[in-house]
This record gives sequence, structure tokens and C-alpha cells, in this order.
Amino acid sequence: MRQALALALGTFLAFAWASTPSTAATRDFWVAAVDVDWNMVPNERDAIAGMRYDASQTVFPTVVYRRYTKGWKRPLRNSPDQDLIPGPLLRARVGDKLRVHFKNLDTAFDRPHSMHFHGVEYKPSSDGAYLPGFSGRDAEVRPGQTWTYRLTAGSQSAGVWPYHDHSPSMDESIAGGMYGALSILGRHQSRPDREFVVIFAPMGQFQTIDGRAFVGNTPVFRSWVGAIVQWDVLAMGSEEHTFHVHGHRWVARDGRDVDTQTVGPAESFALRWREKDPGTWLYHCHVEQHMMQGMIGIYRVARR
Ligand SMILES: [Cu+2]
Repeated sequence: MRQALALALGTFLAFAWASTPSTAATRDFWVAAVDVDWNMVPNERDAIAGMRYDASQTVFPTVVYRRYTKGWKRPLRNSPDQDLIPGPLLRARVGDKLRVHFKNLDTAFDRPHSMHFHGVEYKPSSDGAYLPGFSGRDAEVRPGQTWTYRLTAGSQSAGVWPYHDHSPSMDESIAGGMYGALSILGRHQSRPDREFVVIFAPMGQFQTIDGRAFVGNTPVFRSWVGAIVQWDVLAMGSEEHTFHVHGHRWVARDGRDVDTQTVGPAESFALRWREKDPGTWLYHCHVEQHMMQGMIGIYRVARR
């Protein structure tokens, strides 16, 4: 009896395995480090507090990650919601291989740069982290040079993870916005209808979301009633942040329903809901000092 059961179970598992769609793919991404003048407050105001700023307070030269077409032929927007900060959202599925082709096109600062990825599997030559005497060219890609990082989305890689510069210029590069996110679906997980990336990080005198401060500058995320919405929430820097969305709740990792969730340096989480609440809502860090220094934005749900 036990043998028969084991056989039946084995047959079932073999069938389940065989019927798993073979979707594993190799995904190529083309990314470069480019120097830009970045404006943290393009509309020059904190509309909620009624404060005004001018460009001398909000613009600074920095280096960021930019998405390119194959062979770095043509620059692209990093995503529909964000032009340059964060870097491109690198999407994959468990089982996929990722090849991230990186070129340092920084001509303003003459700094080395790199990409270091959380959450995925790789050999030390794709670590991108500078360690004198041990690390190689992956960890200090000089201006004009390139490196290809070879990553695998393993069985423990489902979720959202940060990537960032880990070269000798790591400190100033991260302070200047050299970070982004990987978004890896589970083997059988469907894609959401909308996916929003929120990266909390300090920048200059401001506390920013995706390198911008205050409503009207931070991304305006949009969805519609019935849409499956995913928020990818990450933090860089040295502080904890508490992600909060008005009028909505979601299920945290421990199974509780929450409307506020904490994220610390280099931590990340993804959350989903099916949208049912039309209107214009706020999302923000609920550390109130951070919110007042810029970590707040608008989320708009169409009635549809
Ligand atoms: Cu915060």
C-alpha cells in the first residue's frame, strides 16, 4: 500500500515537473553609468508646506545608471515612471539567467563604477564589490570600460532586490543616486498590471523617493479599479523608513493586514493588491521628518 502510494506520488510529481512550462530564459540588459545634472525638486516647491526652492539648492552634478539599447547604441528612459533614478528595473523570473552589460560612460568625474546585485546567484567575478587584493575588473569599471555581470535567478530569488555601485566610489555614487531594483517573479507567478518602484534614500538636504522630493516631483503612480498593482519598496542610505499608502491595506510577510511597513538600508519588499479604491491618494514615508523633507508622493486610481 505504502509502495503504491509512493509510486502514485512519484508519478504525480513527475507529471507536475513535466507540465511545468519551460520558460527559463536568458535576459540581456544594457546599462551605462552616465553623468547628469540632477534636479531633486524640478517644480521648485514643497506644495504642502508652501516652501519655495531654487535651482541652486536642488540641482547637483552626479552619475546615474541609464538603460540603453543593445550595444549601448541609444539611451532609453529607465521606466515609464522614472527617467534616470532609480536605474532600470531589471525584470526576470526564477530560473532565468541575466546578463547585465555595463559600461562606464562617466566623463565628468573620472570615477570607477560597478553594479552589485542582491538576491541573485553569481560567481565572485560578477559580485561588483571592491576588495583590494581580491576583486577584479567587475568591481572598478573605469571610464570607457565595460563589464558583463552574469546572474542567475535561483529558487530563493523571487521578490524585489536592490542593486547599487560597490566600486571604490560607492559612497558618493549611492548618495548621488546609483541604485536600482531587480524584480523577479516566482516560477508560476503572473505579472502585475502595474508595477511601481519606490526607493527611499537621502540626497543632499532632502529625503527623496526615486531621487525626487515633495509631491509633484516624486513619481505620480497611476492605476485603475480592477488592476493588480505591485509596489516594489526599497531603501538605501543609513536610515529606516516606513512605507505608507493612504486608503489601502496589504498582507505583510507575517500574514497580518497592514497599511505601513518598515524597510531598512538595502532591505526591500514587494506587495500587491487588486485595486478597488478610485481617487487621488498619498503614499509616503511615515517617519514624519522624512515626509516633511520630501518623502511623499501621489497615487491616482482611475474609475474605469
Ligand atoms: Cu523615511
